[in-house]
Amino acid sequence: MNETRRAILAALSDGPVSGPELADDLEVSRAAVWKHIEELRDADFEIESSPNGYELAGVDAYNAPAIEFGLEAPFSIEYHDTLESTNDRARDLAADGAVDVAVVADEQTGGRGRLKREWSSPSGGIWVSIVSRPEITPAQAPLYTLASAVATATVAREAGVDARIKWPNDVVVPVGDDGDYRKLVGILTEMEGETDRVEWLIAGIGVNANLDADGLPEGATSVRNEAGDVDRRTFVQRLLEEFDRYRTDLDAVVPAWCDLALTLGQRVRVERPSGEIVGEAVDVTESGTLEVETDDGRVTVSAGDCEHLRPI
Ligand code: BT5
Repeated sequence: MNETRRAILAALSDGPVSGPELADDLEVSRAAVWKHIEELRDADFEIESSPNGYELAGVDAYNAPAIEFGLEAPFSIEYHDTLESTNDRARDLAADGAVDVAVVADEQTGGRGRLKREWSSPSGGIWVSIVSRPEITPAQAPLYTLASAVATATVAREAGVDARIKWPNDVVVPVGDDGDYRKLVGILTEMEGETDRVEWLIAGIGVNANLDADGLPEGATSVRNEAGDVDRRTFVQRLLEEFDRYRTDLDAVVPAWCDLALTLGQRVRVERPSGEIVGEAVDVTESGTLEVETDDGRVTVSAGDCEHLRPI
């Protein structure tokens, strides 16, 4: 956001301020202040005029200036009403050298899951892709995926949803006590780098927010269905803040993940590129891999589709 507009918003959020006062404080003309106020109103900031001056009555908008305003994490926001895929756009930005940008869309027309699966992304959800340039090795990249899941589950819980994590990166809501669940969030991590260095990493996070689960694929749920609609601006801000907190403290990721995990202690079937295994999920290692106790001994799984099985 333009620095002057940011400064105006900061001043208005502390109470009414007159146009001349703003002009003096920011060393711009009164006409410029008026123009900035009109532009902020156009971006859906509710700015009231009273005899005491301008006052910020609320921020109802879901767009880049609104998400950036009050955000306590070092990301700039690129917002689109509609995009094919926020991950695709983030990849383009990453290839151009972008860092710490979050691409947000109200709707995706070609949202992607893992392995080229489709991700249903109608208007009303939260579809966001975060570009980072972390100083980590590719072997540590799974920690970023776990961090995305922890951040999202934490914020969904703040919104009143009983969100838990299914290894490695689905945020789900448990149904009953047998490990059954409905999917609330999908995460797609993509990266580019060399064997010893990550060039960029994109955490693509899709939250079924203000959507009816009936209109989503079978097995899905939404924040609306579980706890009622949320303010998507606040949700995205908190999500970015939590993501930033964990990416800057990678040691905290696995313990936080374990606290939220639905998978640990479950009987699971994991489909890996090298074949399927069945057993009890017993642990997650420091690097984010899953330990499964099978009839043939303990197996460490770094990637695959994990299904919870009913206990025997
Ligand atoms: C995922 O894939 O769960 C990762 C989804 C990542 C989506 C985000 S949105 C922002 C960013 N931009 C993108 O283009 N993608 C990311 P996977 O584990 O492969 O799960 C995909 C499967 O989940 C599909 O085959 C469906 O069965 C199911 N599914 C599709 N849309 C869903 C939804 N909205 N809610 C719950 N399940 C869904």
